Amino acid sequence: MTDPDSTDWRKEAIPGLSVVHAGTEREAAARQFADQGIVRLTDIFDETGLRRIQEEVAEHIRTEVPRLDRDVYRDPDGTTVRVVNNLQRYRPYFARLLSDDALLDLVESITGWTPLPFYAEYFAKVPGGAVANPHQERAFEYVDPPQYIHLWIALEDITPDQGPLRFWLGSHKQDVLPHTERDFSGMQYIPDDVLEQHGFPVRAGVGSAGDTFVLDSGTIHASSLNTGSRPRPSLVLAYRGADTELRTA
Ligand SMILES: O=C(O)CCC(=O)C(=O)O
Repeated sequence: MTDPDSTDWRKEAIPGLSVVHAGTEREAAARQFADQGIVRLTDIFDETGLRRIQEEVAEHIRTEVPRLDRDVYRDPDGTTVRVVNNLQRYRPYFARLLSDDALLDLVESITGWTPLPFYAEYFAKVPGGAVANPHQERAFEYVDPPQYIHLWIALEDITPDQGPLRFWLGSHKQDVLPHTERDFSGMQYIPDDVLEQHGFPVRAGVGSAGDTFVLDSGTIHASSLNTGSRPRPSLVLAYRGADTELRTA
C-alpha cells in the first residue's frame, strides 16, 4: 500500500516518526522495531553525554585524523572531514561506549538477540551536503544471520530542512533489493522505480538532540539534501549478533 504523503521521499514535508521512551516503553519499542524495522527512542543520551561525544570526535579529528589514510572521508574540497569510521579503533571512549552495559541491554531487549559491538562512526551532513540515496546496510556488510543494527544518534536537533534520514517502514522484511544505481562517489543504491513498486510508507528522522534511531540493517533508508544553514552531526553505534559471522561478497 502506497502512503500518499510519502511518494516523493526527497520532499521536506514527510511526517516524522513518533518518539518512544527508552526506559518505560521498551516492549512497545521492541514491537515497533519488529514491525517497522525502525524506532525513534528518547531518554538515552543527556546533554552531558552528547557534549562528551562531540568533544571526543573533535579531538579525534584534531589529533589522529590528519595522519590517517583510512577510516576518513573528506568533502570534495579535500579538507572538511565528512565521515570518520571505526572510532573505536582510535579512541578508547568509543570502544567503552559501544560496550556500555545499558546500551547492550537496550539493544538486546529491542532486537531479541545478544549484541556484540561492531563499529562507531561519525557523520556531519554540512549545509548543501549531498543526498544519500536509498540503501540497506545489509547490501554492503554480509552478517550471517542478518542480526545487525545501527543506533543512529542525533547529536543536535534535526529540522526538516537539514536533510534528515528517511525510513521505508517495513522494508526490513524484504530480501536485499537490487542496488543497481551508483551516485557520484560510486555508492550503490536502489532505483526509485524499484522502491515505488513496493510502496512502503516513508517517515522522516526529524527530532531532538539525543534522539536515537534503532535501524535494522534491512530497513531501506536515505537522506535528503541539507538546505539549512547548520551541519547535521550524528554518531552511529553498530551492533551485530554474538553468534553471527562476517562474510565477504
Ligand atoms: O546520516 C545519513 O545521512 C546517512 C546515514 C546512513 O546511511 C547510515 O547510517 O547507514
